[in-house]
Amino acid sequence: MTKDHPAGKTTRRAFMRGAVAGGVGTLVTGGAAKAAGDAAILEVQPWSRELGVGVDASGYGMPSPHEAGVHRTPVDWLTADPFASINFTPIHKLDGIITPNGVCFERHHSGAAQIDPAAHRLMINGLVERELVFTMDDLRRLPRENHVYFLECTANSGMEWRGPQLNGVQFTHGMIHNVMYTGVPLRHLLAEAGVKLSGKWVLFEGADAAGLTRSVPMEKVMDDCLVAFAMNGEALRVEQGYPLRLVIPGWEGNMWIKWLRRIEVGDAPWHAKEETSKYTDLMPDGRARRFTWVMDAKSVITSPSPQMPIRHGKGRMVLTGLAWSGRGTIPRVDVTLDGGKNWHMARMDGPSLDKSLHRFYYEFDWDGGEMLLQSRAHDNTGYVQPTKDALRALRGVNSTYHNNGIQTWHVGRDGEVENVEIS
Ligand SMILES: Nc1nc2c(c(=O)[nH]1)N[C@H]1C(S)=C(S)[C@@H](COP(=O)(O)O)O[C@H]1N2
Ligand SMILES: [Mo]
Repeated sequence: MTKDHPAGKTTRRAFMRGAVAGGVGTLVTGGAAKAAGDAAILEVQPWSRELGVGVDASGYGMPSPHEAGVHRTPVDWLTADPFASINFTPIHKLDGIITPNGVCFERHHSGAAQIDPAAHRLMINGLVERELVFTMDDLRRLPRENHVYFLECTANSGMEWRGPQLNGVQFTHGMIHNVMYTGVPLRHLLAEAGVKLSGKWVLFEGADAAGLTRSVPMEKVMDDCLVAFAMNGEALRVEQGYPLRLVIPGWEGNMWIKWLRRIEVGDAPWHAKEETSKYTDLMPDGRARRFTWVMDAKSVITSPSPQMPIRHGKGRMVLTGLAWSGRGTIPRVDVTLDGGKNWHMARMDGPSLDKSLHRFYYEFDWDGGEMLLQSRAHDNTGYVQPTKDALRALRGVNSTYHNNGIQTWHVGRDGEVENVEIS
């Protein structure tokens, strides 16, 4: 045994050389069989020669400094200032279905409010028997539930509506996150307050400077909406509405009021006028699709993608992506490598949860030639993700909201990937 490493420097190197000489290396296939001249495995690395970091180094862990490239990113020209703006989830760098809290995209109309939870209140008023005011502690005394849901901004992929714009899946599809919420079902809160029969719509109001308000029909509120105080096991992040946010499973993100402070039961969509001017989809004939709340099934290949070019050359590879539907689950995703001539069924992996992101993979041998990659989601209602052309034929090009069309990536012989469209 040497002092610097318990396993002993010489012994270890001798073992590795012996193993390779003995033929173990030949069992490894594909890109992995390069051990013979690889110093990274044959030499003892610096981190094996010294003690690691102690348990007293950080009370709240951060990713390895080598993962510094995994971060939310704004697009500077998109908005005039950072307070009424958006940044994008680095979905090209993530795996599985859960978005880590620190990289959930942010969309604020007046910046992220910094709230003292002890001074935060949730009020219920309007068409109720009893007007109520809850502290955060009061909310924790009501029955709570855990659910994984995606939140997608209505404008996600909006810039791509007229044609390819942004060269990165983070920017074309990154206005989305998927976390496990802990919260109280709204039906419990409204039962406490005693909703009157005339109550048909519920207005939600945020405590940020924007004082954002949205109206949600009573049936949806009573069905599955939550007031959430935790995400992925810990308190909500400030950016996501700490200490309390509304969760509206499967519906467009703009309605999920953050920094939630008031709930008013009414008999009409209180905010209807502004909503129809802001959150409607203008059709070619000048009419507008109104109340397009549910996010339709959508999918995208996250790797390879423009920010994730193929660096390993031809041979075995893994293609992966995300699929989701505001109407349910995703039992199936198809993948094509040749712009839709041949479709293959992708391998769904990980939990298949209602109104949550789903992860798919497709493993194949790349021949080193050009590819046109696409994915196509099927949800459990039988709905199939449309092409962008099919969507435009239906809705024209006036509205940039609700673009759930099929995305195409062109892969060159050099492995570089570009955002393109084919028709
Ligand atoms: N109070 C308040 N709630 C809000 C917003 C806001 O600006 N203020 N933005 C909305 C929009 S448009 C979206 S897409 C989602 C974004 O949620 P996130 O920041 O957790 O990604 O929050 C919604 N809720
Ligand atoms: Mo949004």
